[in-house]
Amino acid sequence: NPFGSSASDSSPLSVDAQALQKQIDELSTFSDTPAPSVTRILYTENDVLARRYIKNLMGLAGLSVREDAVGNIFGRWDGYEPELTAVATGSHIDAIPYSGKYDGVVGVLGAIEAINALKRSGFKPKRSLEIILFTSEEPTRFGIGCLGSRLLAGGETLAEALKTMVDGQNISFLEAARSAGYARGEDDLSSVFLKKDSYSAFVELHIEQGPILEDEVSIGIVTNIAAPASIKVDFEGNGGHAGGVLMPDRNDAGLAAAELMLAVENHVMGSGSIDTVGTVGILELHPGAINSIPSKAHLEIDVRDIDEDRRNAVIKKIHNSAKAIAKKRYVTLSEFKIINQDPPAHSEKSIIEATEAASKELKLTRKYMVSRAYHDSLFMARISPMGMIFIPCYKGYSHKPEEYASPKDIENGVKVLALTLAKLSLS
Ligand code: HGY
Ligand code: MN
Ligand code: MN
Ligand code: MN
Repeated sequence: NPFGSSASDSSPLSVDAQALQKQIDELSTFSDTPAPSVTRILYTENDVLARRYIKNLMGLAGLSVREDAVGNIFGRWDGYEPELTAVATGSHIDAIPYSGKYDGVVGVLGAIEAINALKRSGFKPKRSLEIILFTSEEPTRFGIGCLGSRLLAGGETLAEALKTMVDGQNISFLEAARSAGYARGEDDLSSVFLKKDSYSAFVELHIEQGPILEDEVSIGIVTNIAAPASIKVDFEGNGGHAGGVLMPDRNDAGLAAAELMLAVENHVMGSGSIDTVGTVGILELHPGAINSIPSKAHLEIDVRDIDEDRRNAVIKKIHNSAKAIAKKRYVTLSEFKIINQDPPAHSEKSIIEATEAASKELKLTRKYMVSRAYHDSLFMARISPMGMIFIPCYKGYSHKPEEYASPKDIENGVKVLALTLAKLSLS
């Protein structure tokens, strides 16, 4: 039987795919935008309602639930050797504006169902199993991705920065956290940092968010996670009347931003590798009036690569272009701030092998692959051996309402996760 000797009386895994789909649909109703889109931003009312929904399901699964100062939520199933370091799994439930209902959610609801399936099969964990719902994997509200897992991994600079960080409406992080019932009484967030050897393994189930798996294999076994970076840039000029100022007298901040956007594409495409990607997902022009020359342009750049040095070389070129454009157009480059410039992460061999063995036992086709999206796993890898399991998603769509994963693919992913957790728990 799949669990080795210790659970000889266990029956095969059964996943309640119907109930799981219903949960995914119910969770998606906690959204600031109408279906089929999902928008669920850190510490908003819908985020709090969604958290409550998950905590309730963790309770029904018989897990003991705790939350830390920033709202990372832990649901634990004690093993029969509880003093051993636990095996963890988990993902996120926050959703960027107008996105879908599977990104992150599959790795949280799927993990709870994986535990339920193991319980139904009579499996008894040796190492405790713990599900983590990470606070704010998306960068939407405070501009930094994986805020919760960065802190868990000991993000001291972030813990310091969060004391003064405000969102787009000038609400401070601590105020927002307190409005959701977190960060009570303490400004010091170092209580969130986990000790280095808190877990013997961390495995995350997630949709692929790319087109490779679909129509080819059922399971992706992630070998490494690409290195993300984000940069905030401001150009400032004199602005002025869109009619009255002649072209030679203008220093249009908007046009400087437009030129930098194309320079980003240019440097990324010129990196020498298809693995370098970049875009400018945020562009704000001030004052934002059709008949006023933009006096300020704010843009945010996302650049990634599986090779860290190659990515960093592209960032340097983007910075040089920003300076050259400012000079040429007589605008001021008032901000060029690298928000994060993270190294890639590599999956642990033993977790890759456990996932491969689980997929084999379930007779599921699988392939090794890179994750080009970042995940909380990228930061959990700093304090624990890490692995990721991908399931196919429709046309690789993600971060948009058309995002979709079939109940069958989700069921496969949950079974592989359950078996992998079981193997790691008995290790
Ligand atoms: O942007 C990402 O890679 C992740 O989906 N937040
Ligand atoms: Mn995402
Ligand atoms: Mn995600
Ligand atoms: Mn700015």
